[in-house]
Amino acid sequence: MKLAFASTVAAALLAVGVTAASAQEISSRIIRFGFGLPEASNQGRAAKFFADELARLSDGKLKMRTFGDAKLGSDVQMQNALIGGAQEMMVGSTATLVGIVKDFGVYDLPFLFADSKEADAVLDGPFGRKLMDKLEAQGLVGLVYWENGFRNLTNSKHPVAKMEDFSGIKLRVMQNPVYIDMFNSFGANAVPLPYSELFSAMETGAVDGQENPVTTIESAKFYEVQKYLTITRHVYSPWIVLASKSWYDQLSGDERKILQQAAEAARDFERKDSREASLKAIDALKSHGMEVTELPPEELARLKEKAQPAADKFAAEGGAEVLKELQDAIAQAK
Ligand code: TF8
Repeated sequence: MKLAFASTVAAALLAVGVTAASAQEISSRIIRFGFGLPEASNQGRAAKFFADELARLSDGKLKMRTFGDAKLGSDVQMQNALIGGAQEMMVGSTATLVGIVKDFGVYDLPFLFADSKEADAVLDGPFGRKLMDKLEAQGLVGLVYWENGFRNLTNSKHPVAKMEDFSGIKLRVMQNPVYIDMFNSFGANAVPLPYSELFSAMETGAVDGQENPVTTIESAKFYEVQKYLTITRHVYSPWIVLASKSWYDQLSGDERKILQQAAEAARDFERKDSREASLKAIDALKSHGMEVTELPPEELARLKEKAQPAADKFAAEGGAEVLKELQDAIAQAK
């Protein structure tokens, strides 16, 4: 009898405790959110949106401080800071995650996605989630994908209108074997470098060219040091919003929910904003003096063929399964 009473009281106390806790399960926290592009870029605008949304949903308790221009380090440095628990969050390229989860190289294989609609369906669907979940064992939590976009080529030497024109161009690529193999196979001399070192490498002539979406070419003012733009759309590049797992594990369920909700709202904002910006970017780049070349379909087909060994190598070195899964997911999205 006494025992039954005691356990009823205990249960009641527990219930009260749980309700009281859940009503205030948002602590006051500072979240350092780093990224590589300037504040005045699609990445910077979305970071600001994310911070505002987080503040709104948490009554100002989750305070996100944004640090653009690689102020907290390059993408790879920030990934390591997240893993070590020295930084809470970041957004950056998926391509530089290959040192942590090799399968991420699959997004870098050229000419996979036909358009951003396909990319959204695959990234936001089970394929994108499954790949993100592989990060957890390595100390990172993936929240959402944002759009970096279809990548295009720029250089300071000469117009690139056909594959032979790649020859002799020292081309900065992301630190990722698929990119190195792909551009070497086109005849360029691929130089892997962190994004944070790219502008000065072009300025000093350490490299002649680079490849990025037109939004970045515009916001990072690459037109100041690059004369020739070639529309190649060779890879659709996602960005990924990451959290430190050791930090994320300390969050309450409510905090995680709010974080995810704000990240998704920022994703939707970012994709819309990036797509609008990319429609205007080519004209803006022309007005800054860039010479724009459209690569004809037959040249694109040649590049695709030339890049095949890079894709085969990725598959042969353990990537076959994830590549097949991605191809199936894209086929489904069509
Ligand atoms: C690159 C990427 C960049 C990202 C960004 C700084 O070329 O396209 O957009 O790394 O987060 O490195």
